[in-house]
Amino acid sequence: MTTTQMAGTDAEELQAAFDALIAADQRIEPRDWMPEGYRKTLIRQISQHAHSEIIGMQPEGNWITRAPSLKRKAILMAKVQDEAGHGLYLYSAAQTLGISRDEMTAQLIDGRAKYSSIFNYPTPTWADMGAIGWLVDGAAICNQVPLCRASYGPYGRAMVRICKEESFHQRQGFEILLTLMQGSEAQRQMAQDAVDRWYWPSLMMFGPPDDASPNSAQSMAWKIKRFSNDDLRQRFIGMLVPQAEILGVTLPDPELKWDEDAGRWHTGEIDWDEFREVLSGRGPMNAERIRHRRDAHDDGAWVREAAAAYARTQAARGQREVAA
Ligand code: BYC
Repeated sequence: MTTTQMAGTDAEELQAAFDALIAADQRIEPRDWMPEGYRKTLIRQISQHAHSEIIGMQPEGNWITRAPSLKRKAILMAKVQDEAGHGLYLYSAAQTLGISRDEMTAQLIDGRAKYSSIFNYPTPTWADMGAIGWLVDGAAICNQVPLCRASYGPYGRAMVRICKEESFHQRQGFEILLTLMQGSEAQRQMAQDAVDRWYWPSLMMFGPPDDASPNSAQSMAWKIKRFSNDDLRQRFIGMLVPQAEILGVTLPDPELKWDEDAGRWHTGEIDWDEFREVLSGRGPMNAERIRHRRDAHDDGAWVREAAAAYARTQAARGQREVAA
């Protein structure tokens, strides 16, 4: 057998071992061989997900100093801190695939990386904290619970903890809206206005329709994604309808109704032009979000330098102790 033939056989065996793990619903771990496309897809999705968590701290961070009570402030601070933690778990998961944290950060702050479209909308009122928790974290749960079973071990395991926290986030948002809906007419209007503004963008979080989603088929074959974008969007709407009734808010889609024959929710048309605009960096808050993240990175330079200097002195001390 020639060297080329041997290399060919090795590659086929490695691919066969990978395919067998996927077929058996086993996890792929960092030590395992994986196709380059699988690695790249994971780096793309996990890093975008991490960036979303980090940028996602901004719309709510905006309200920490203005929360209406000490209790609300404490809850909001804990939630925003959770998002930072989610970002860190996810960056760590992406690092196991061979990309560095510095590289991912550079991609984000120079505007090359995508992050969820949803975080490019403003938060002008307190009710936005309720609508984000209820709708944005609600959509996140629908999308992310299946990711707990993602075929890549570090991603799936990170998602388990993230989903537990998202579930608390969703309830706190629901409770903010419920409190407002039981308040004055002005508070009810503020809650409804926030739901009107966040409903459609929250549907866009699931990504383009299935027939315009270039990555779905391969990601589902690799068992990274378990359900299609449209199926998860449908599931989300099904979750919202009874909850909107309890809240007493109206979902801003006059066409929304259960289609018995199709076994699906019939909805009005999602504004995909708006979605594309936001993805290409022209949403209402894109520039502000990236500018803020870049400033925070620059402001943190002294912390990184101090941490690196400390690590160097610790390492030198360790070496002296070994030598002594
Ligand atoms: N926004 O082929 P498709 C959170 C991109 S954080 C921006 O369907 P895929 C929270 C997509 O990346 C929530 N871009 O792609 C945090 C792709 O572009 P590239 C974040 C989007 O990957 C703080 C192209 O469109 N959640 O919950 O198969 C506070 C074609 O799409 C969006 C995650 O990241 C979008 N909405 O499916 C509160 C979940 N949709 O990369 C809450 C993990 C699509 O080819 N990610 N694109 O240039 C996923 O599940 C999948 O990546 C998606 C997209 C369903 C988002």
